[in-house]
Amino acid sequence: LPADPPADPEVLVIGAGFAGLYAIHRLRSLGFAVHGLEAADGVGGTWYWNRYPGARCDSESYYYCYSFSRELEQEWDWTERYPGQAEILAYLEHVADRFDLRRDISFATRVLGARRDEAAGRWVVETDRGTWTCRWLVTAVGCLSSANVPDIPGLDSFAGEWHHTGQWPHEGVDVTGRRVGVVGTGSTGIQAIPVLAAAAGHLTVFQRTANYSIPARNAPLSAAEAAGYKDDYAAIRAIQQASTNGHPFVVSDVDVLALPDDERRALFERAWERGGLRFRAAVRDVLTDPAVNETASEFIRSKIRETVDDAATAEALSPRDHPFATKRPPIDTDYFATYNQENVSLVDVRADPIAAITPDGVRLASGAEHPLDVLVFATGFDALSGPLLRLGIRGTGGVALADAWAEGAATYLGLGVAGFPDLFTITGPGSPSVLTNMPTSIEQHVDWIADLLVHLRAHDLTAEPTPEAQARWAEHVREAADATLLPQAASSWYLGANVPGKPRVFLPYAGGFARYRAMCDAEAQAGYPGLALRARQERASA
Ligand code: NA7
Repeated sequence: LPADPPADPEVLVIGAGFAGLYAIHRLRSLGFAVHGLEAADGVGGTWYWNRYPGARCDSESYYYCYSFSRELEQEWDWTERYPGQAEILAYLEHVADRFDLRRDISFATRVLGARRDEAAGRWVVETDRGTWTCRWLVTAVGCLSSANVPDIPGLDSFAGEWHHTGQWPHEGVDVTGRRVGVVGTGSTGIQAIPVLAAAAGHLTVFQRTANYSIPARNAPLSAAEAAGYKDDYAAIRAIQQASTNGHPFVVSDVDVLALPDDERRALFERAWERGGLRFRAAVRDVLTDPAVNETASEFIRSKIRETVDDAATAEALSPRDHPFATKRPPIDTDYFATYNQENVSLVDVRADPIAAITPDGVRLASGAEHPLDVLVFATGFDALSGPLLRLGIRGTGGVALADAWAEGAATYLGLGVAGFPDLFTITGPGSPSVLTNMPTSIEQHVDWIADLLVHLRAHDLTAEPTPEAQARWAEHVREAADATLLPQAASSWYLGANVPGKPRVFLPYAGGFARYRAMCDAEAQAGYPGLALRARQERASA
């Protein structure tokens, strides 16, 4: 049952994943009366919902975790190089207990709307379990939490069972011996496909865009490795803070174009052996220099050809329409080799799109039928803006966030929106968020917001981005993306291109975590020039 919420907390935090849990902890420790609202019946956010087979983090466990508590870092033992969903969920449950956070969270409580009460200078938050007001509203709703289920005619008529990976049944889905279809070959599909293929009678993969994927090289974490990381945390955290992506890897300074072919190949082979996101760190300029990128892209295609027995299948699996890492690069365990199994087939739905779902399965435009018992949508999310828009937020003058963002999401620093006073968005659109190791960005965001709230409390102020600062930031976000190859992936969710009708705006900030952090720090040190700070009384009577 939900905790009894205080009648009028100072701060309401929406969401109890990595971001919400830390926000509650941090704000409470600064003396704020804070309360969390969580739609699920437990903590975990992304890791509560994404229970699909093979769900695992692409960041390595020793740094996909909080850094705010030295004791927590030392006492928690990760068991594998990459943490699986269940282990991350157990970690977040441990954090909730260790810092006694549950007493300040109402679970099974879904936010239905939030409107600004200008006279009172407060937010009125409506949920399916009652209405609260608060002075500050902090969203911790994640970037990849609003499921994107394609609107395919006939889905309702399907006689089998279908699931989106981000809303996977807690009891699991038994696919043993059954005919399973997977739509989508992003990070999620690429994790799920080998695991489903191991049990399914037949697995059909419906691929629209072939993807580059790097072997994860997951393995149990040895006691020596785990102890080494624990000893090294100060250095590890320092590298993360100074990095572009929040990962503790130092990017190679070797110019791969200057190397003879055999040495370049050897460099890529070593990086391939290290696996995971470390592959990218082995190649300087991969996201800025098309020639460098092509050497990496072609190396990965050569690995696909080496791995996949059937030449036509290998070619269909080889990405040609976008450079490596311009869409979020997946990492995998035996993904390409899975296509060598007799019970696995690949269907190119760019050449022959899905036309309809029938009671029996999937029908393509050509009329080809694929009978299925289970259909899995690994079709991703309405990323970054989606989770915020579905909260139904209305700011000053009753303006809906959906209207304010009709031309695309716009924020200042990713953490506030002009016209929405005292609303703060952890890892919002325009923040580095999904281009970084999320806990690193989350801690930075929460700390920055917490410092701001201390300032607002001390001086009895309200805060919202100025339209000018927001417009400058939007321009900077665009420039940062344009300085890279990232906008070249036309179908990427970074651009909103995966959701029909969504405005095309490059959503995350691509200028790098360290640079972003420095800009946030400068904003605070200068007394928040990008924010309109108003006396509360003035505002309330204005
Ligand atoms: P992604 O990366 O958005 O991948 C979704 C996949 O589903 C991708 O291959 C899409 O093809 C495909 N898709 C989406 N809609 C359709 C339709 N209508 N028909 C066919 N195929 C479709 O989501 P993930 O869940 O894999 O990963 C999200 C992030 O979570 C990941 O990047 C990590 O940061 C963690 P497309 O490429 O759009 O042609």
